[in-house]
Parts: sequence; C-alpha cells; structure tokens
Amino acid sequence: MGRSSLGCVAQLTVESRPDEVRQPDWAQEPDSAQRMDQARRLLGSAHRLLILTGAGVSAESGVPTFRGPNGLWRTRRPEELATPQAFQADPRLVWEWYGFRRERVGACRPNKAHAAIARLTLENENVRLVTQNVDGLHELALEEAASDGSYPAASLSRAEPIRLHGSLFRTRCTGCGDRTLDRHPVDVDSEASLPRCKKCAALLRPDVVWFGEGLDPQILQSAIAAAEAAEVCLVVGTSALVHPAASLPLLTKESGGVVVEVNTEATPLTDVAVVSIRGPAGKILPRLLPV
Ligand code: BV8
Ligand code: ZN
Repeated sequence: MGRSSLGCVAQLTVESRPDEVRQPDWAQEPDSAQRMDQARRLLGSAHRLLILTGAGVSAESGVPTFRGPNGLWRTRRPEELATPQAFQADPRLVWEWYGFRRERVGACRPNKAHAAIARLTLENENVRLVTQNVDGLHELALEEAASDGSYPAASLSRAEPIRLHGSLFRTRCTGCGDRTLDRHPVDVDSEASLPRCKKCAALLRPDVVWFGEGLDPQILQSAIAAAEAAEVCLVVGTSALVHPAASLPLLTKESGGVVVEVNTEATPLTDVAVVSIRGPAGKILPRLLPV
C-alpha cells in the first residue's frame, strides 16, 4: 500500500468512526455551547433588536472582505481607492475597481446568514438591520424570503436594510446628483467611455460613501435611533474599524442595551460584547436567531 493510500487509510479511520460526530473547530471552543445558549436567550427575549453587519456576513457567499486575504485590489487598499481624491485623480482606475466588484458580487448568492436575518426582519417588526455592505445580498435574501408572497408589502419595506454606505449597483451623477440603479458592466477603455448622466451628461460615480465623505444624514439618524432604542445589538462579521458604523453598538450599550458579537475572530467590540461567538455567520446565525 503506497504512502498516499496510507494517508487515505488514516483519514478513513477517523471518518469511519460513525458515532463520533466531528465538531467544526468553532464549535469546539470551550463553553461555545453555553455562549450560544446565552446569546439565544438574549436575542429571544429582546423586544427591540438591532442587527449590524459587515463584509464577514457575505464571506461565505464568495464576496471578498476588505481586510481578508482578497481585500487588496491591484495591491491597493480599499481606503486608497474608495475616496473622492482617488476618483478625482483617476476615475477610470476607480471605475475599473467598482466594475470588478460589480461583476464579482453579481455572481454571488445570499447565504444562510442573509436568509436567517431576512426571515427574522420579515417576521418581527422590532428587528432592524443596519449594514455597511454595498453588495446587495441582504436585499436579495429579502426578495427570496418574500418570494412566496406570504408577507404584506408593509413588512417588506419595513424589513429593508438601512444601508449606511450605499450600493455597488447604483450610480450618482457628479453634476445634478441624479441617482440611478445600474448593474451594467463598466467600460473603462477611456474617460469618454465611463458612465455618464442621461440628464446632464456629467460623469457618474458609484453611489457609495467614500472615506472622508459624510454619510447621508437621514440614513445615519435612523441608524442612530435604532441603536439607541435596541435592547440588544447583534454585530455580525465586521472588524469594527470604520466609523461612524463601529460606534453604533456603543450607542446601544450606552443606552442600557447589550452587544452580542458573531465573528470568526476577535475585534475591538469583543470586550464590549456580553457574549462573543467565534465562527462563520452562515453556520451560526441559523442556529442563533429566533426564527
Ligand atoms: C466620515 C463604501 C466625516 C465604499 C465604506 C473615528 C475614528 C477613526 C477614524 C474615523 C473616525 N471617524 C471617521 C473616521 C474616518 C473613516 C474611518 O472610519 N476610517 C477607518 C479606516 C479608521 N470614516 C469615514 O471616512 C466615514 N466618513 O467620517 O466622514 C465627515 C463627516 C461629516 C462631513 C464630512 C465628512 C465614511 C466611512 C465609509 C467608507 N465607505 N464602504 C466601498 O465599499 O467601496 S467602508 C467599507 O469598509 C465597508 O462598507 C465597511 O464599512 C468597511 C469594511 O469593514 P467590514 O465590513 O467590517 O469588513 P472587514 O473586511 O474589515 O472585516 C470583515 C470582518 O468579518 C472581520 O472581522 C473578519 O474576522 C470577519 N469575518 C470574515 N469571514 C467571516 C467573518 N465573520 C463571520 N463569518 C464569516 N464567515
Ligand atoms: Zn446629471
């Protein structure tokens, strides 16, 4: 029997012991079951719940996170490209990056974390979703969850996420400010081929919030109100480094609420959270959320 088969044999013995259900790493953490129970109790008893998500909730859908292994694009950090200065200096380069992300994200589907959150926000009017993500996967999950028509239009619009940082699939005119849905690939051959406004012919930009730009005041205000009103803020898949988004869970805590975190790693919010669960959102959330 060759070495490879030996490897295979070793493997076989582990797998061939049917009674031993091998727990995934994240579930082997000491007291992870207790932490899951504690978090489930907190989420189950919360009258008002805020869910704040970051790129990590879309990782299992194949969307690269910002600080994860594929976060860099052409060795450029998002903070370098996602700025008005970068767009001013080289709109073709910035549009190429957004075109690349549109294509990449356009091929991704919501995962079980998105689906569990969508069901909960449709089922429970006291749950608000605030996302930093611009990938539109929460919205797709909502459409899918409501596709059987079992939810009234009112709950669908109420369940819409509060999008702090805009959307990859919308443009904003740099001239007249007109906003338009746009899922098309981007032609970056020349400056003239870049997307232009149908109303005033000015250059269009992605309708996202760039670093150094203020968030839409109304959107920020509704996120702050949801954070202050929440008894529990569930933070999923964010490195909690970008502000003001990362300050929302602190507002919940300052208003007498508690923070529960789900992340594959520790973050600056781990010590703020009453319970922090280590593991992939797509595996954890279906087991955690009261739906
Ligand atoms: C502003 C849209 C002022 C564009 C984005 C206070 C302190 C320090 C700095 C500041 C501050 N206040 C303001 C700043 C400056 C800046 C900032 O925060 N800088 C940081 C880098 C230090 N903030 C701003 O510039 C904001 N604007 O303050 O304006 C102002 C005010 C009034 C008037 C004028 C100006 C604007 C910030 C918004 C920028 N735009 N996105 C685009 O996407 O192209 S931010 C972008 O990056 C995302 O939207 C997101 O917010 C952030 C990335 O963070 P995450 O989503 O958390 O992703 P990350 O990869 O970092 O982490 C993933 C996590 O998931 C990890 O923890 C990982 O462990 C985990 N994970 C991975 N896989 C899984 C998982 N978890 C669970 N399951 C898995 N499977
Ligand atoms: Zn225009």
